[in-house]
Parts: sequence; C-alpha cells; structure tokens
Amino acid sequence: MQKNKKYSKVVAVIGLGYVGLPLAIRTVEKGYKVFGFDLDKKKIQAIQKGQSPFKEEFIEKRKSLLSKINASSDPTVLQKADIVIVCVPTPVDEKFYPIFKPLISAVELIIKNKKAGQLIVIESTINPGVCEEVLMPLFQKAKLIEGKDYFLAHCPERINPGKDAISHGYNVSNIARVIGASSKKGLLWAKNFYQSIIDAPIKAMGSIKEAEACKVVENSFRDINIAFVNELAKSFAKMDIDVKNVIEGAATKPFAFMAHYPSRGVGGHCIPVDPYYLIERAKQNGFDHKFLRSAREINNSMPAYTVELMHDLLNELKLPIKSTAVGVMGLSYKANVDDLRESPAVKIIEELENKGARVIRFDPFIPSMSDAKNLEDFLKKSTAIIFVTNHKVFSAIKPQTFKKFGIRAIVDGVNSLDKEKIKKLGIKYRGIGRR
Ligand code: SAJ
Repeated sequence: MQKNKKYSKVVAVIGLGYVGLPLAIRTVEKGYKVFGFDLDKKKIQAIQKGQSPFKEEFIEKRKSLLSKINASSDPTVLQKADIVIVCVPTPVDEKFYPIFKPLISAVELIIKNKKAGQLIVIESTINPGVCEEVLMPLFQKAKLIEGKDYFLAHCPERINPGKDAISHGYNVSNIARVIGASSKKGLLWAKNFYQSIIDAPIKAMGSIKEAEACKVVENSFRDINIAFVNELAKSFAKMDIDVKNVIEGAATKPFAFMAHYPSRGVGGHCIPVDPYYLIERAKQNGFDHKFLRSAREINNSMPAYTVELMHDLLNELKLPIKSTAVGVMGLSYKANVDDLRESPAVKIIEELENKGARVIRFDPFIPSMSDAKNLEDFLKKSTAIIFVTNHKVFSAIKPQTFKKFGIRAIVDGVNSLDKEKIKKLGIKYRGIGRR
C-alpha cells in the first residue's frame, strides 16, 4: 500500500454501499486511515471479517483491504476524522419527490460528533440548492460557521456498478470528478484530497450549486437518450425496422452520435431517479421540464410494453396468459449486479401477475428472490420467457437450450439474444423494437 504524504489525514466515509465502500477501499489503498460508518450492523460485521456485503468487481479485486477499513456503526468514530464523506442514498418517493432523510440524518450525526474544522464532502446525488438550503441550515442551527467550524463541499459520485477495470475500464480510482464548495479553502482541500486518490482530472466548479447540477444533468442526459431509443423502438416495431441494427448503423458516425439502446425499462438508483431532482427543483423555481417529464414517462412505460409483447406472442400461440408459466430471466436492474433498486423486473412481474400469469423468477445474482434453483430448473418450469437482465453468465446459453426445454416464446427485453437462430428453432421471438 502506497504511503500517502497526508497519512496523518484521517477520512470517515458515511454509507458503505455501492458508492461508499469502493471509495473507502480506494482511500485505504492510497494510504489514508479510514473509518467506515454504516447503520447496517450486518454490513459492518461482514466488512470487519474482510467480506464484501455485495458483489462488486472493484471490491472483489481488493478484498484484502476491506479489513483495513475501521468499520463501525458507532457514530463517535466521526470525531476522529479530518475529512467526512457522505455516501448515503437519496431516493425519491412514489410521487418522485426527492427524499433527503438519510442525508439529513447523516449530517446530524456529523454535527453531533463533530471535530472542529472538518471538511464535509457530500457525494450523494442531490439537486441544485440542497447543500445551501437544506444542509447548511442544519450547521447554522448548531451555531457552526462554514469556512471556520466546518468546510462543505459536493463531489457527486460517479460509479459504474457491475463494470470494472477489465470490462468497462472505469471505477472509483480513475473516473474524473467535479467539485463545488462553499469556501475557497474547502474547495482546495477537497480538490487536493480527491486528486490524491483518483488518477483522473478533478474539476473545480464555480459554486456548490454547479457541482450539484452536473450530476443531475449527466444522468438526465442518459435518461432522455434512452427514452429517445425506446420511443424509436415502439415506432420501428410498427414499421418492421430493427431498431438495434439502425442504432448500430447510426453509431458508425464518428461524431455527434452517442449510442443508447432500447430495453424493457430503466432501473437503478441513478438514472430513473436523478431527473426527478431536476424536475422538482425547477418546478419550485417556476419552470416545467416538459421534455424530461415525457422522457421519464416513456421509460416508465417500457415494462408494461414488454409484457404486452409477451401477451401478443402467447395470443399468437393461442396460449392464454392466465396461468401460463412465464419465466422472468434476470431480476437486477442491469447486468452483473445484484441490485433490485427500481429494477424493471419488479414492474414486469407486477404486470404479469395482474394478467394472471404464473411467474417464475430467476437471477443467479439474487438466489433469494429466485423460484428456480438454477437455469435448467428455471427453463423446465417456464413455458415462455422474458429476458430482463443480460448477466455475463447468461451469454453462454445457446438458442438450442431454449428449444430443448420446450420454451415456446421469448421476449428479449435487452435485445441481446440471437433472434434469427431462435426463430429458426420455431420459438416465437420479440425484442424491444426488433422481431
Ligand atoms: N439502459 C438502457 N439503455 C441504455 C443504457 C442503459 O435501457 O442504453 C438501462 C439499464 O438496463 C439500466 C438503466 O438503464 O436498467 C441504468 O443503466 P446504466 O448503465 O446507466 O447504469 P447505472 O444506473 O448504474 O448508471 C451508472 C451511472 N453512473 C452514475 O450515476 C455515477 C451512469 O451515469 C453511468 O452512465 C452508468 O452507470 C454507466 O455508464 O455504467
């Protein structure tokens, strides 16, 4: 482990999930003394035993560093830190209003266990204005002055769950970051800290609000691009044009085009959530993001659209969807993670059950939610399949295997199966915008 000249600097990370745990490991790897705080005692015990509480390749490759994190659910450890980094979830409620409770409780813990002059960095995704209008008042109430008793900065997280240096090339150690802060000293301190743990540019923004805006803009950009191709998929399906081929064709243009792909829906704790931050915040300031809202409506419609495709195929087979065993292959929101948050699979299962189908769930990453002990058992139990998550482990399945187990119809929710081979075997096939 490389000794870092700032070894005396002690860092505390609040929230040891997909964002906080890789960050804590990376900070240990760069020679800092790190306290990891989380309310979840089971998670703390796992980390203390050197086990990762969830599957993440970045962590798997640095397992030996887990036990070097001083993991604790005792908030007094925060008093020992010079830098406290907040990585707690910021979900939205059923009306898509941002829920800041976890963030506010984390800041209240910091205040209760404060050490004079700490740098507090918020990594959780928040909309413009939250640091100054929600968090700083908490410090003011405790008579703490920013720039003297504490320094506040925002460095929005940019992790890629499920992708690692091998497969995707990006992880917490090499993704460029932006930082905004309320004071010059806080900005400099935060920039120096992040530059010491990340091998990529760290951009200082003009204000904390600009940094807050970056993350919601990045992820809204992704959401609207996915909505664009999802709408194309629905339209091209009616014109018998294979949208995946067209996107791959358009992507040969070496500039001014960025490929996104239609699917059974948009899941995860970032993309389907962050645009609502912007929509809500802008509404409070008298602006309606019609475009962002309609993109969200299009993406939210994809799970039901996917189930309708399955219903059509079963009708073609004169199989009533009622009591037909429909397998949902993959439950997590994207490949190679065990994360169900906002997963389209949840909505697809709901829609199938509303139609009376007998749902067989299977995800090797989430055995506890599976109705089959393995793939063979899953295929045996299913008459038709909706392919929801293209885990690497599924890529080896040959179309003949579906035939062997008598699968009658497949809706390829991630457009990643070999449609021609499947159709040649006499299995009904629909993709999202391809047939
Ligand atoms: N999806 C599509 N079509 C696409 C891309 C994604 O339907 O073309 C779906 C995925 O299946 C998934 C959802 O959208 O259900 C989100 O996918 P994602 O690849 O964006 O995965 P996330 O949620 O892990 O997004 C994170 C984000 N990172 C941060 O917020 C720091 C996002 O900004 C990254 O672009 C993304 O990882 C990434 O590229 O891996």
